[in-house]
Amino acid sequence: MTLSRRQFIQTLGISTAGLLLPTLNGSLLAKEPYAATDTFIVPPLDYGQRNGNHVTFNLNLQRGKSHILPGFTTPTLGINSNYLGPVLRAKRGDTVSINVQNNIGEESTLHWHGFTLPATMDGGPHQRIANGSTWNAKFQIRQPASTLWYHSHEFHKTGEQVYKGMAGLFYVDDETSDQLAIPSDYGIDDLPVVIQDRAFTADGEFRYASMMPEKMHGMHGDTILVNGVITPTLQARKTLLRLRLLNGSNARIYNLGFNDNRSFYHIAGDCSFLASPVSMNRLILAPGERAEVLVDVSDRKRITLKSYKGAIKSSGSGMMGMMMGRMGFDREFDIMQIDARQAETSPYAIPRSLIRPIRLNPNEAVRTRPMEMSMGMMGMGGMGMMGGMMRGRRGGNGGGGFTINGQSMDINRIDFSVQRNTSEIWEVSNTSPLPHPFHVHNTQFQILGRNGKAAKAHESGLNDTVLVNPNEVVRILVPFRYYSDSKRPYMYHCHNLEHEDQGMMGQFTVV
Ligand SMILES: [Cu+2]
Repeated sequence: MTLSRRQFIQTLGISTAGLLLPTLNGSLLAKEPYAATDTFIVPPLDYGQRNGNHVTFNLNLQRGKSHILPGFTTPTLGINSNYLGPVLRAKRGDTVSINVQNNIGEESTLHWHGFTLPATMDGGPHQRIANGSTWNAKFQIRQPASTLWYHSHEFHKTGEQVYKGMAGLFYVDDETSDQLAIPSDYGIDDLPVVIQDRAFTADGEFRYASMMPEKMHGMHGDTILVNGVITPTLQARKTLLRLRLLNGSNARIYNLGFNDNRSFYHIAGDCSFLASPVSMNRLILAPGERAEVLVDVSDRKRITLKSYKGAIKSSGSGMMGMMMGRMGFDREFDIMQIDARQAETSPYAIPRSLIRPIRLNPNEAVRTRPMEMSMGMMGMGGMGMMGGMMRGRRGGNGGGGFTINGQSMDINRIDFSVQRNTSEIWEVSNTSPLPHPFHVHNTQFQILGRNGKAAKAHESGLNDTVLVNPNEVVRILVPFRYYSDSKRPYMYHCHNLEHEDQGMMGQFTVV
């Protein structure tokens, strides 16, 4: 029996597509029960070729065809694979040498998201890899154990290339993480969970931001993929699971939790473990962010990881927030199922503590720097936004559209320099009506507080991305260690990839 495509397009029930695509008929609005028959897939693990502390990885950026929707073939991008890439894995202290060969038929880049590294190795928009050529990135890993990732950072095309599949995880281990009494058997009780939302055309191809609202809000799809599979079911093999969550979506923010409201335990943020597990039953995860959580399934039930309402905080004026709510960006839907009926008893329990607390000293900051994210369109009837978007597409220089500190990204302009071996406090504010996940390259920062209140316990580790809601000011303490280069810059930007591509990005050097 062939299942119709519509039966697989109800992860989000009434979908954003229903509103964004008035030409599609009401079938997308139908509420049908989701038959989660797809199996959770564990991406391949790649330790590279090790020679002492030198590890070589060979990556091939390639085009492929993927079977995501039953009965359809979707043209995709991948790394050594049709869609997404392997989980790369190395240790703190290792020098990694990564050969990235580009065979996708167009220029691309590969950025090592969350790493401290030389500017020339960052894989940002300046490290362009022409089709048919190979780029070598070589750097020493000098940071704590964490779940990092890599993805295309091609200028103006990051959103499209990541959407099609140009992303993967990168695990860093260290002596501390090796000692922790937590699940660490890859693919058994230590599981990568890359969450992405995608939209499809009637032919089963990925449909990417083709309309104005998708460029403004960022691309939101109506179908949830986990490691490339639509809302899969994981057959739990152990009664304590460690999920390494990555929000690999272009724009969608999730408010994660389980259908029976059980607690789970946040043990690591973007770039480090926490001092001790933080119990919670909802977790907001913005694009680019990672979270490692422990889930106790010793009751051996079948549970569903869902996203709940409350992911989007709208501003007081609320017009755009309301619009996002109406468009289905803030509603309840399934991410994946966990079936623990056959799980074997785990040798691990939720640990009482993990690592020594990480505390950077804000008194050592050499300056405070404002970072204002805005969308220059309110009060301009939307035309200001349109104009700004046009300028952003051409790499223009600000004045409208998506900006940071009033400037739209210009690849020929360095916005400022910082001193190596110093740290700064950045006051990241959002004067726009939409949320923006703010990401900084080459650093792991500490979140000091939001609107004058202390950071939440689960945010207390090191991070590289922080969600800044409308009317919010988030203070972060940003260290710049090890590397300097007076000419080659690093990026700071909104990790809503459509916002980034339209100019909400800037460049700084470390001197
Ligand atoms: Cu943004």
